[in-house]
Amino acid sequence: FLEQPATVSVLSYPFSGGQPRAGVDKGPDHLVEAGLLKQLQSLGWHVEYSEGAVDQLLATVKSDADIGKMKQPRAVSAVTKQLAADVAAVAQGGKLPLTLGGDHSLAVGTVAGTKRKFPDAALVWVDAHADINTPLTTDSGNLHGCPVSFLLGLEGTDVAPFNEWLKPCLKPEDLVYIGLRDIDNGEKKILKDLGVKVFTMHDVDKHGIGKVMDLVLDHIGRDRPIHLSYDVDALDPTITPSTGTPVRGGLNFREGHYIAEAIAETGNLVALDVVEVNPSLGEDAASVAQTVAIGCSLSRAALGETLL
Ligand code: Z70
Ligand code: MN
Ligand code: MN
Ligand code: MN
Repeated sequence: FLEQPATVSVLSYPFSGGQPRAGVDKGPDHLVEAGLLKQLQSLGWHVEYSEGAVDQLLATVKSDADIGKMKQPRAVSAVTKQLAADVAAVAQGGKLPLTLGGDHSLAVGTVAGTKRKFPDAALVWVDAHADINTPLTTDSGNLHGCPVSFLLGLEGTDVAPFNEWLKPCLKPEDLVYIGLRDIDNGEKKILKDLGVKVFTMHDVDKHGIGKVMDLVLDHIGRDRPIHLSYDVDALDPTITPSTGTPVRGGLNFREGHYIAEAIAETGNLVALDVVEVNPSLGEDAASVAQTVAIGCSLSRAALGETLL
């Protein structure tokens, strides 16, 4: 689905407004400083890099009072609207957008952008969390817990300012989750009512990650464009400690990388998000360095790095 020479366009989006913890906006700089761009070049990709104008976009938001339960809705909407345009432009150019977050509310923009070029794209969401709360079901009000509901157009998501630019673009059958283990009760009801394909950590334990990825690809098909949205909190906190909402019982190092490798093997990846790296969190500098290194190695795996 990409044009030659294969080009990855890395989009840095230093944004934290979808959740309350400072520092996740520093994720992109740490990933780049760890050498991500050169690593992707070494894999044979042509690499472009640009920084989203997050500061300028936030300067247009004069005040951002809650709307219903939603926190910082104008900031999230302004940033994701521009990100959708950026991702769509990259995709229209035959290149693969790699968005570095930043928190997972960014996926409202990335997936909306992918869907403009590839309306049939499947979405593989790797996360401890389902991020499918609606503005009506959310307890926290944090919009990084809600992006999937906006993409699906669930009840309560047809609200300003999002409905000024965002149209539902995802069908429940286009979506597969891997790694979930911290799902709110309202989210459980949504997932069951919609019949979304979910591979929780229980399923990873039961089948093993190899079988799970076979089932993932059975579900979405092996000839469709794939958008992979990777929240590093899908991995166990012993692997990626520097993230805002660590949940024990996560993917181990190989399971996490195998997911990315199996998607790469399809040859159908058209967009990648790596989000929720927070260099301000974690026990010590080694925790941060390890989490950042894994953000890089997951990116490489998804872009085709193999062990042999
Ligand atoms: C909870 C909420 C969430 C990430 C936390 C948590 C959501 N379901 N997502 N950390 N990445 O607030 O809606
Ligand atoms: Mn997430
Ligand atoms: Mn998460
Ligand atoms: Mn989080």
